[in-house]
Amino acid sequence: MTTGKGDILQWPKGRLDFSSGCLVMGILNVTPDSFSDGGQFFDPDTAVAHGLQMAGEGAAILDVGGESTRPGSEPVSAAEQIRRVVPVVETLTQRSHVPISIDTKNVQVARAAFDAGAAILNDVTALVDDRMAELVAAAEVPVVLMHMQGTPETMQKEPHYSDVVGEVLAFLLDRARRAESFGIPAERIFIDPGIGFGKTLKHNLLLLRHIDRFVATGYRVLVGASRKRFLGTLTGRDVAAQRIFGTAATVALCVAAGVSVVRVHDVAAMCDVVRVTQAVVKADAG
Ligand code: HH2
Repeated sequence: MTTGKGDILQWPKGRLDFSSGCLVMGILNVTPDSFSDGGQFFDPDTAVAHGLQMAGEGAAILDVGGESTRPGSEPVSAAEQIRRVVPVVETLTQRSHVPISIDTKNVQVARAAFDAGAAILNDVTALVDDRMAELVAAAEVPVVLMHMQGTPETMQKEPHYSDVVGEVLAFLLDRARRAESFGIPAERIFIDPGIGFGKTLKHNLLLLRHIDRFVATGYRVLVGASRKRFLGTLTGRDVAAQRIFGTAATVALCVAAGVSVVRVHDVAAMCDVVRVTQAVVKADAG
């Protein structure tokens, strides 16, 4: 299958250059309760400063979110998410050229963020809301479609699959085609297996082991394994911020498999990991 994806992704509000390979998306959680950095960037000025720092460190996209989706988290109202993210998106858009993505499943929040300058939608429900698909098509922005089994409140209770890779892949292909039926071009669609979203350790490992099958669909692939709990399980590191080397291992594997974007907290370190892995991958070329 081909999606006509090339090295350059250009749309009315932004441009991403994939000619060097994988790009880094920096995570900016404007939340009091995110699993690894909750409360750290809740103040708008601190959030903006952190966003600008990540842009300076090499982030090609800044992913701003006002609602934690960690296991067990509860939904945050649209009004509260808007209050958290809009000032941050507005200021970052004025002060940086890096495209901002808005991490939300709520159509009102997405609309407010686009009006404030956000240029990409990151939807952990893969456009389950038709109004969101219509909004993305009308706004002519790229979209990340993520797989999740269950909801954040319940997803880690008893995740079950008979073939996790096949089922997640089939779901994402179905959602991507549905997005296309709303008029969203294939080249603007990113698919994401949703590491940690309704998955056991084994499920996460299988998805990473076979991430090349997602790349082979022709859609661009985004992976967000940064600091997640399964890395703590494997390394014995309970403190999320100490899972940086575990994260690095996943980033290197993703780059080697042809993933287009890695979503991470530790931008400077992961840019180094991407650069070195990419250089090895391309060593035979030219
Ligand atoms: N993971 C998180 C949030 N959003 N979006 C995509 N596309 N893929 C992911 O893997 C993903 C995501 C969870 O990480 P984080 O934002 O650090 O934590 P929290 O949800 O607690 O804010």
